[in-house]
Amino acid sequence: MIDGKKVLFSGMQATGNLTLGNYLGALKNWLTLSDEYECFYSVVDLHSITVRQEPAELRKRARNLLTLYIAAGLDPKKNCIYYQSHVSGHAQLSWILNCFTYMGELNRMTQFKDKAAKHADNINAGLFTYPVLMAADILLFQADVVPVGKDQLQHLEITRDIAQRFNAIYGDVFTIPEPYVGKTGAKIMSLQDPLKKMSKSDENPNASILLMDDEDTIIRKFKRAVTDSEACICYRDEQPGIKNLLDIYCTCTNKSTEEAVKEFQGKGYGEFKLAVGEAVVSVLKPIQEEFNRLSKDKAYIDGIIKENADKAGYFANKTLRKVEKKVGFPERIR
Ligand code: ATP
Ligand code: LTN
Repeated sequence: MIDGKKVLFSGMQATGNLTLGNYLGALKNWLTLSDEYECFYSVVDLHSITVRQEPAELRKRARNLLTLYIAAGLDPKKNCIYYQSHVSGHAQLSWILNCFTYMGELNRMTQFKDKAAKHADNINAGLFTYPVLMAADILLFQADVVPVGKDQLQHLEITRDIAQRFNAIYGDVFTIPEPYVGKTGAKIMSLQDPLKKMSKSDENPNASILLMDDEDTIIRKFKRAVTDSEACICYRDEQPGIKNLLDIYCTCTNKSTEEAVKEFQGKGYGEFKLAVGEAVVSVLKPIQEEFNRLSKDKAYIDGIIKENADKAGYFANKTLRKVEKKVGFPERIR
């Protein structure tokens, strides 16, 4: 609790360009929850280097992502929007929690298996202990709730296990966090292979809608989206392409699945795809405009970066000092 409010923590990696999946699965929920909770939204750049990055590019992407959080509507005066690398407590707590995490647990993480397969030439220890750093992010702020897409639930589970293990030894140190997964949009699928998650690291540019794609590109990508030959706009697992498009449409328009299915009854796939594309454009356009405006205001963004790193650092240190004491590190002499 901070000032009587429950705490929310979430983050995104500054790798690749954000996709519609990131927006609908994560950012959009962040906005919905941001009034109710005391929120910490981090650009998790420490996580990014588990995969090799080009330094100048990483720096640029990290700044763009932070700007995009604000452009999407998060108020940086109310929500603490900051770079993970500016708060050393993340790395410090991560080390301590490494000593409370079992190899066997980490071996079961599906994201590690996926990423290790993708980056066979660089299966580094950071990639393996990635979930421990994520646990540290969350526990450092004593978060009650963590909004994520479905693919991150396994990481939330290990975070809870680590916290409970630590608390069982040392008493009530950490708040046990709950995941928050939105009712719709929790797993947006690739437009080219609707059985695969839409991912910013997909090599096929037609598979993902990028948050910064212009109107023509968005419409074109939807026109090319893989569907089926059923000629029915129905919401069912046997038609994963159409199901995904309906999910996207409903999440963008805040309509229910039933409403959408009714709306497109008897209509052709061409018309439907265009309507989905237009719904997405109307969500993304204002965000893009605000992003372009904010990007030009260097002093404003710099001010936020500084102010919020200090604020995050303050709360992080509170938890860190408590943990250091519990595990038996010597007291600091002032
Ligand atoms: P990559 O695919 O390159 O590993 P990513 O697109 O999954 O990256 P992350 O930074 O790992 O991006 O995820 C940021 C947030 O967006 C997480 O909460 C994640 O669950 C959510 N997210 C990512 N992709 C999707 C998707 N296709 N549908 C819904 N939510 C998603
Ligand atoms: N692994 C997450 C990003 C992430 C995160 C977090 C999300 C890092 N630390 C803490 C929520 C809470 C991902 O989305 N790939």
